[in-house]
Amino acid sequence: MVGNGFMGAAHSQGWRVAPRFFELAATPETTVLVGRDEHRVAAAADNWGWHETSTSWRDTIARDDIDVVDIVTPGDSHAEIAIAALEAGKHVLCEKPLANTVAEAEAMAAAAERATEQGIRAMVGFTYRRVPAVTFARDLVAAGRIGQVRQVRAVYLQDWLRDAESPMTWRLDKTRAGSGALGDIGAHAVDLAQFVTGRQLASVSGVLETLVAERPLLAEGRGLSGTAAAERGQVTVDDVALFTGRFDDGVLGSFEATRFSTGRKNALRLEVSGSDGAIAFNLEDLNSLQFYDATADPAVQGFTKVLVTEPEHPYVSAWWPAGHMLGYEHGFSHQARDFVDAIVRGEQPRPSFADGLQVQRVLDAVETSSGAGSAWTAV
Ligand code: SOE
Repeated sequence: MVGNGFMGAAHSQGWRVAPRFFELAATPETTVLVGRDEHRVAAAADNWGWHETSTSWRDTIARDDIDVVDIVTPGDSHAEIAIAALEAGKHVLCEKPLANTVAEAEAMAAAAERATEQGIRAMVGFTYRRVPAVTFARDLVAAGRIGQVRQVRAVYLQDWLRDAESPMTWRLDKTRAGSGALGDIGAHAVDLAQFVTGRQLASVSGVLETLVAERPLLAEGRGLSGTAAAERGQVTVDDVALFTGRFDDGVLGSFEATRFSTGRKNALRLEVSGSDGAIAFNLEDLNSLQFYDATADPAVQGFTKVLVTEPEHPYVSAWWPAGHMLGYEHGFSHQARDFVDAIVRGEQPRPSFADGLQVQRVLDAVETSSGAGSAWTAV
């Protein structure tokens, strides 16, 4: 695994725990953790259960005993590492968004396509697809339980940038992150809406805005928190992304991504309204799915809170006895399980790099639209 930040911890948990709860087609070994800082990577490896460390991803991907490369670095290094790893014959799991630009994502998808001919697989880490309630929502929509899809609402709301004095992180630097709320969390909303409805966005009209243009530089700490230095730096990404989208079959969707939604910590919400019913999901209440059946007796109609904690639900039977709860980290185990199984069975794991490229094109179209006064822009 390349990268030892917050996502490194989450993915490590997935790799370690998946083989203990699922019957995997092969057992992953957490062999080498790669990071830039020798001491930091050693401490992380010790904590998260990696056997060795390295400060060189190039040396690591050249090793014969490495089969899979997991990339959890900021977006500016995804393309270089992923393409080199695929060319070295390694299966690649890459964090979202796939890249910082459409050009990089295109090169990655092309490399993945070439590698497929050699039986090498690539997948992008839109982990929330693998929250049981989300997979279950997809199954209900695909089975026609809400009838014809009429409208989609997707938001991802966080508030960790609410304080204008909270320091800069790489996520606020366009050269490192590619975009702000749009790519960091809006990409999840786009993937979720497309995955659950089985549709792709064809055009968008959007607006991006930066609410706090300058922040203290980071003195110490990493990730989503740290202490502020006296010097200040320029925020070069969007803080808020708002857009409307039209899916390939004409269905309309509304989208919002912000890290300034005071009081909302991780509200990735999706609502799909259909002719015969509706589903509503909220990551802040991830063990449940709201389901509305418009074909039921009108006297007892209403959104039902279905607890997605039963063995009948996707992924759930591998964990605890019926009725027990799962959390944020379980999606990473499901991701590890599905990726390993696809590799061993010789199947294309989803979301593929081609899926990641398509999301990248949506993000790019939103940015273009915003620069053109919210003009409708083809994806
Ligand atoms: C920060 O906004 C972040 O960690 C995202 O980068 C992740 O993709 C999301 O899972 C949680 O929030």
